[in-house]
Amino acid sequence: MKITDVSVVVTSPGRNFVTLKIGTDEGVTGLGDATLNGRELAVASYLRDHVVPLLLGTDPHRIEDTWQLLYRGAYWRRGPVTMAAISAVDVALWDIKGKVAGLPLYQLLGGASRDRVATYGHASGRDLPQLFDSIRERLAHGYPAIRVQSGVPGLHRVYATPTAPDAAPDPANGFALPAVEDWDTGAYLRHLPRVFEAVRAEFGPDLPLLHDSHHRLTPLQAARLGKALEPYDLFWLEDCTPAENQEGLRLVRRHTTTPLAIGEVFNTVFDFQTLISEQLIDYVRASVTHFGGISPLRKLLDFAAMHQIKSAMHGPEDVSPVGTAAAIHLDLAVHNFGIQEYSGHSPLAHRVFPHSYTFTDGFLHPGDAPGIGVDIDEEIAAAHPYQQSYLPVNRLLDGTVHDW
Ligand code: CS2
Ligand code: MG
Repeated sequence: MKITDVSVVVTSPGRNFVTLKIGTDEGVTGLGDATLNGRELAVASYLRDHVVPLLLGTDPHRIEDTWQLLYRGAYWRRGPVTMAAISAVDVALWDIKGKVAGLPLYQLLGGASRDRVATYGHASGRDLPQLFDSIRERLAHGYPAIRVQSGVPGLHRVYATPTAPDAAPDPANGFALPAVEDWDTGAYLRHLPRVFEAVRAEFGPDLPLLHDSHHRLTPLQAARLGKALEPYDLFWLEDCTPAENQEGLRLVRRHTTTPLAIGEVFNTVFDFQTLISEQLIDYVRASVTHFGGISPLRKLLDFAAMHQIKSAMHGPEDVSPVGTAAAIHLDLAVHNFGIQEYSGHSPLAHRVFPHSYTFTDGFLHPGDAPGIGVDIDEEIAAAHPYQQSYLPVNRLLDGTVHDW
């Protein structure tokens, strides 16, 4: 079997997605997600200009060898652009292998370790009444666990919620430049425990609650927050501090028993090395799409399992239905599954990417179509071309750029 044609589809059915499509001489095709929010075209070029020529004529069954060739053969390693591109190739090849075998991908990964995949959904609000409504709405959709993000008095935006209407770029920027948000760490640290106290009082002790600090705190501030949130029994506190400084997590860990989740911006096992081997976190947030694909993520999760650390794959709207499907297969197969983030996609995105996976009462299942079980409607995709777009940027009240 040989790879005969490879194409990159960039489409924007509500938001931008980059999809790799690998075709073979036997007519079997595979899809992979290469979407990198805000930097999509860099990955599209990396694939078209540098990866496609290396794939043509090769055997699609040699997944590990192709992965190693793309990772080691480039000489320049790691980084989100490279690893999103390699991920798309890896997933497309697993998709082809599944289709040739006539089996859904999870069967090739060892089969189902559970019947269905538990998810968490996002709730957010400027103030408590808005937040409570949002939580109720998520619960009505069946979500068994809820991520709670709240406005902070004195700040203009509910942070880390890019789809909130108030996060749209200012028209004065011509809609092309990033929206600018404001931030005050002290106000946030004082306010957040009160939010969780109110949410627990309203929704009771049983509902699993999560929170994302989105890289905004120093290790000391993160330690203080984790400790202050202990009475509210969080499922996890996410990205409490920028974790490129892996050693910083030792300080956080010494001071709090609030479970920690980290890693949606990481792209190789080396980013997790200290965090996992010293058991400084409880959940790895790496996604199939940004971590180089199914092959390396499965290895990472085996490494994590040795330290009783569980999976918690990143699943925002900016991971396409192709990347989402790949995640669900891995979720179903690995033993140390924790939870899957699921934000869903627009009805139009579901039409561009018809899929076998289902979301029922808060649980996902990949379905039993061979491969990853996702197709692409290239006609609808072409009718919705790329739109320039950026994630917001964040500034402290004195104007200093801060982590978003
Ligand atoms: C967030 C993401 O899902 C999450 O936990 O941190 O929404 C993140 O902001 C986006 O994926 C950035 O593209
Ligand atoms: Mg996050």
